[in-house]
Amino acid sequence: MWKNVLSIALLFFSISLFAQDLSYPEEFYDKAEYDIPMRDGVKLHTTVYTPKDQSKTYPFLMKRTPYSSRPYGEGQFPSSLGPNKFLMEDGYIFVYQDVRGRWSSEGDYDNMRPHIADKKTDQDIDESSDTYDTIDWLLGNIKNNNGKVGQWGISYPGYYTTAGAVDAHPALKASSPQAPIGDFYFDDFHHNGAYLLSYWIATSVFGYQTEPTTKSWYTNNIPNIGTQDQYQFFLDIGPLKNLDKYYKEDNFFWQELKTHPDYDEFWQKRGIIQHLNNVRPAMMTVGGWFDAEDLYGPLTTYKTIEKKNPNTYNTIVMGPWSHGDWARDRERQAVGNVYFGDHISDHFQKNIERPFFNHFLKDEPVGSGLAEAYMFDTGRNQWTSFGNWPPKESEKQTYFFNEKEELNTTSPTASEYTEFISDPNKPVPYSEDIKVVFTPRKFMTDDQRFAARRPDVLVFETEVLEEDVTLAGEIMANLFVSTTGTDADWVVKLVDVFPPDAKDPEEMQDHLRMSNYHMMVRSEVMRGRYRNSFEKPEAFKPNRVTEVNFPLQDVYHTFKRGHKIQIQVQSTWFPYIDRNPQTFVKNIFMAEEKDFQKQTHRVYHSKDYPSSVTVEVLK
Ligand code: PG9
Repeated sequence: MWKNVLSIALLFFSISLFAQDLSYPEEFYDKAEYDIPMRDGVKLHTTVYTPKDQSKTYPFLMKRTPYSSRPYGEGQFPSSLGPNKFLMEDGYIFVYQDVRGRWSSEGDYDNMRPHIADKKTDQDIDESSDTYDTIDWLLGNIKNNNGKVGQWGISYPGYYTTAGAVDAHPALKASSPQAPIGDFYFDDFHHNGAYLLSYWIATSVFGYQTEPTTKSWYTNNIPNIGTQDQYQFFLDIGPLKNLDKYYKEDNFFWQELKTHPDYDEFWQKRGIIQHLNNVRPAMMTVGGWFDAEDLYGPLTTYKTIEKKNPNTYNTIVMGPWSHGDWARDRERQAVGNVYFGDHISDHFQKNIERPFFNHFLKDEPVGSGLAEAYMFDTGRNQWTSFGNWPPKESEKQTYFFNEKEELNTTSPTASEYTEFISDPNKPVPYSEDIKVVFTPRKFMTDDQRFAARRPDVLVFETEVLEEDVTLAGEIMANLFVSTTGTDADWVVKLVDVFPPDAKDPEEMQDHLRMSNYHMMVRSEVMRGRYRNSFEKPEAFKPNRVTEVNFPLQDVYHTFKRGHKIQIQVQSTWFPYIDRNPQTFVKNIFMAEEKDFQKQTHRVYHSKDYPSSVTVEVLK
């Protein structure tokens, strides 16, 4: 008798021991891989994870990605499935697909493949049609589905999610583009026409065609630049054309970047923003206030869907996150040196993302309800639910620059300007912490004292605030400038200056203190040649006062009593963006060494030329 009990106990012990080695997906899901034919015959490699419990039906939750649907192969499971662990445990049929032309899928890759609004033939394919065809196939070939599909994705997968929601399959009921790319001319590779030189290494990932493969191909195309000092490397390289020695003709994306410096038809047809009509699924766009890669994308995606699809359920969530933080499980949420609170991503996943999908795909109630705009105040470190974004409660307020380097609400009367020497061979670093990265992320809350103390960075700031000032909404920079040259970049930074007694969070970098910390809250560049048109660049007339107006991306940030609001203006931001030669040339990618000239720039703050920023203050 005891022998039997012992052997059963040993059996259970060994099973539980074995089970402990299994990841949750491996223990509770079955895996299958398919090559799904699209309408033009190209097959897309798709991995499907189905709950082992087949006693009920499940909706699909799908991610389409250029970053691989791995692990490939029978018995190979990821450590987790889906957007978060709560949804994995709730039970869904999770689908991962290599997009056309990437990894194990057939076809040619095309960055931000142009959407074809009125498709005529089976050869008129785009990411919307590939999503439609994939959903149609899944519904007819995967057992135990409940006929409903959700889609999510972060960054490039976020773009594929947005694309799938346009002219969507009727079964696509819920879509969450997260940090979605909206347009490569305003997200990622460019900001308002300035090329993000800091993305140069990432160009290797998106520039090569490959046959279907489960093996990484791009890692052997990432140039070894032989140094970790990215600032010095790019400064020593000089004009962008000298980078050709690293990327040859076979890197098609590098060739496209070089030959399309302006916002021409090549880029215009690759933006998804202009196609956000006929968006039917329930939408929850997610982004991070300190996302260095895709901030234009989520904000513009939400606002455009709101404007063009008034009857569509359309919401936005913006948290204190850098790129993709909301999908990570970390106790303390911080970006660089700035701490925002504990379990913020966990709260979003459990109380916002999970109810969103379970409501629209499983008909579950949404509990405390999902907001139109669930936004995190990055100054007070708290969430607010708004009925609109930007909030109707916000009122526009203009802050003017003046000759005393002040920022205040009264328009200047003196006839003044502040001038500085802008030297492309001594560009303002974008951070004190520059090393070789795939793309810069941390710097979005970095201390800006190093810049404020440079002669080629202008600083305008308020008095110490006697009460909290909450900026909630859009920001517009209105500059009156001149240059002795014929081209110039204009960078505007919104900075929160902390009081002398501010306390250090544990994330504080050792060489810094939070006392008098100049926290970057928002920053943006306008390549001056595009001030009137991104399609048709215009030179500056030397020494002619010229208006340069451009939006910075939205913020929701309380500048607390005892802090100061500061604006910094500069003309180089290196190597986050490439250097402007400050001599007007047709294509900066082809500029010669001789074109790069030191120039004297002026920012006017006078009665006739009152440079300013206009913000939206929450009353
Ligand atoms: N949007 C991000 C990215 C795209 C292309 C190059 C580098 C970064 C992302 O997909 O992560």
